[in-house]
Amino acid sequence: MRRTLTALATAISFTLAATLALAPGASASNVMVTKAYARASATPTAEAGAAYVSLMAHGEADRLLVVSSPAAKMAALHKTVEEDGVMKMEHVDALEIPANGMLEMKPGGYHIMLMGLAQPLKEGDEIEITLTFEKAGEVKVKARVGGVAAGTN
Ligand SMILES: [Cu+2]
Repeated sequence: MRRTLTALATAISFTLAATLALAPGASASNVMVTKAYARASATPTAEAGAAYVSLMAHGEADRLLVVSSPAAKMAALHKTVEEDGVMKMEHVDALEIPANGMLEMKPGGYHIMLMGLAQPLKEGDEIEITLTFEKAGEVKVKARVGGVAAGTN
């Protein structure tokens, strides 16, 4: 009897999971986050840092709208652009991940700007980043802190 109940409970939870996964607009994410990393702070007094993620959309397109991290007071989407030979950073409102496509953040391009670091980023540490997508909702990732020039090789 006990076995039957367990089997039944398992069957119900499977059905529930399947239903949730198929529900329209469910937060079961179509977006896969890979290669999440941050750069170590170059100085112990650094107040800003950068983190990078690669985003893959399995299916329809999505947009990354908001980023945040407990490692910093504020986080924002930035793009590095070159203007008259000078590197500048621009604020980006949203990042589009094309349907069945990929968007790769990297040094010199799109990045997650961390402002007001709680403490300098140390190589080997891990920070949490929350990404909020238009369709996929909130996705939390752990980003490993690499060297000060991580991502350029
Ligand atoms: Cu920036």
